[in-house]
Amino acid sequence: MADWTDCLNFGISIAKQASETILVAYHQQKDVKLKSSSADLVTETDQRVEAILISAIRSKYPQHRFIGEESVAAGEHLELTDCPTWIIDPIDGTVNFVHRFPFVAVSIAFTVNKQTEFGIVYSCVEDKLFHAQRGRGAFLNGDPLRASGQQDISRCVVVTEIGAERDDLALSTMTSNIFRLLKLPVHGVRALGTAAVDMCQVATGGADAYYHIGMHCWDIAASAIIVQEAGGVVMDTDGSAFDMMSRRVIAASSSAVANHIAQVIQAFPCRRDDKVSV
Ligand code: LIP
Repeated sequence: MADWTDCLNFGISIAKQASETILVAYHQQKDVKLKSSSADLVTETDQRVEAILISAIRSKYPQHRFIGEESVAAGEHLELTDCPTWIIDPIDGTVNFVHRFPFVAVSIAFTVNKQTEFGIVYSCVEDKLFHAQRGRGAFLNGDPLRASGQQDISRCVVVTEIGAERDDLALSTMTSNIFRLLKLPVHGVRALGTAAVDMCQVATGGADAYYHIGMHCWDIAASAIIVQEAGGVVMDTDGSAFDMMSRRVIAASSSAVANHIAQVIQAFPCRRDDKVSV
């Protein structure tokens, strides 16, 4: 079996370099543009950091392929193949970055034969580096991570996201999901504004579940393996196997909690990330 540890170590080094660029820009005036909605923002820093990351990887691994949030936004075709592929969100939590709300992450996942070999989530302002390699555990700044193992939904802190959608169906579905969970009841519902860091809270045991409808593969590809390697469960909101392109995910401390959330929440229609627009 191939060993991708050198790629992982290179990924960690460029995530740290990207963080330095992000933190300088974090404190500066930003030029903000809109993407899919008034809440889906992009800055020149998002685009510059993604270009720096891809350029550094391409120089070292010229045969590797990429799926980058801002490259796709600029029209690049999104296709996950069997080739070694880097799935990159240069700034996960761009709204937070613009507002200096201190949860902003670089998210980098690496797949081979469509299987995630490692994931890196670097929460820059917190200086928290989450990473995991398939079969070798999950870590926060080098210390091992373990999910809570909680089995009882009524004893859970659940993390979700408000998302960038602002149409009535998405908003009513999202708010009714939170209402139903609170009425179970659960101990609490939280949202940090970055799917990657949200999901990593499940790996730390600080949260017991995370769910989201509408996010993209680059938001959660890295944090999914971090949760899995921390002993958590990751699946689709319909209870089927996790599919990073479906734009639906549940990550949880146990199958019992994941399945209970799948029974309670509803999804709104989202076009798959890998579905070619007609
Ligand atoms: C963000 C996600 C977050 C979601 C936001 C946005 P971005 O990604 O991480 O969970 O609520 O709407 O999609 O755009 O900051 O990379």
